[in-house]
Amino acid sequence: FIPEPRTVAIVGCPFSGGQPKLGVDQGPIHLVEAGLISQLEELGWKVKFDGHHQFEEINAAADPPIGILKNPRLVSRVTEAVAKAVGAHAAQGELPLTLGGDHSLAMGTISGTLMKYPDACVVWIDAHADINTVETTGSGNIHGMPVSFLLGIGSKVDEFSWVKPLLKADRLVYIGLRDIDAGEKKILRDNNIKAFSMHEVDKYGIGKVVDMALDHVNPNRDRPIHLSFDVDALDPTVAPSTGTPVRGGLTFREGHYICEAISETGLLVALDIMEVNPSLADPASVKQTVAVGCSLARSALGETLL
Ligand code: 5AB
Ligand code: MN
Ligand code: MN
Ligand code: MN
Repeated sequence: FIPEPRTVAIVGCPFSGGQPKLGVDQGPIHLVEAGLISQLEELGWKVKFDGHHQFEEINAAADPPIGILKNPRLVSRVTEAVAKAVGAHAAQGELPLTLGGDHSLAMGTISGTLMKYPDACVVWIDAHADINTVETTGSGNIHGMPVSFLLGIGSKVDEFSWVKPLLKADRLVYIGLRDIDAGEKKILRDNNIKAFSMHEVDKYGIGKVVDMALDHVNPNRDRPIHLSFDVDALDPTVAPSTGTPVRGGLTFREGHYICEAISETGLLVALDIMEVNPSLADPASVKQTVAVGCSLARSALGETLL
């Protein structure tokens, strides 16, 4: 049941604890200041926004590493709060649009979506697979790990016991990958996880790739869709202001096409726009990246070219 007119609830998450670079916590503030709310209202949405969430400060002394995982207790508390916020908005029939912040937040957003829609599928757009486990992570940065927690793979960390393994490997699909750690490649293979790297985007074109991705996770086009979009999926020439840029990414149009095609399904129930970092790169690049974040959100929420 999808209420009419639809309401989008902005979940602003100024959070950087899943990775070491300062500034990604300012991403949501810039996206809102760039006019995202009025842009979505112009598309016909009722927009709910009660201010950005206030999270605790990073405090490395009070939150020492577990193994090599950095800020583990903080990331757990923040993502649990995000899961509750997203779950509550979804439960009210609203579409949560979470603005990051780093991608560890998706541990929360996807948990929240799955509380309301247990049969939802996840379309993860990223240069990276973010599926490292406690065993495979080389960086200890939890933004490279949320998917493994959601799937329940790798050894468990007590501090994250709130995360339930609600996501099934066959309900997850990636587009845009091009920088996958060796341990992650093995995890993708061992768990039969469908992934369309930039190689497949080059080979088949983005239209066919999105069709194939949806055929995999949503063959009858009847499952709710959670779209988690890391702006580093885009080429660094398109979205330069992000913490872990990788060359050879999606074009501006390919990124927007993915959002448009998912919007056309009518099945989108939650959206994440992640990893915009306004403190990286020059002012023009920051402006460009923030504008792209807003336009991806508009495309996913129904903006069409004609
Ligand atoms: B992002 C890396 N695989 O685990 C790791 O930006 C990068 O959310 C993770 O996709 C990138 O640290 C995380 C090397
Ligand atoms: Mn809220
Ligand atoms: Mn990511
Ligand atoms: Mn990434």
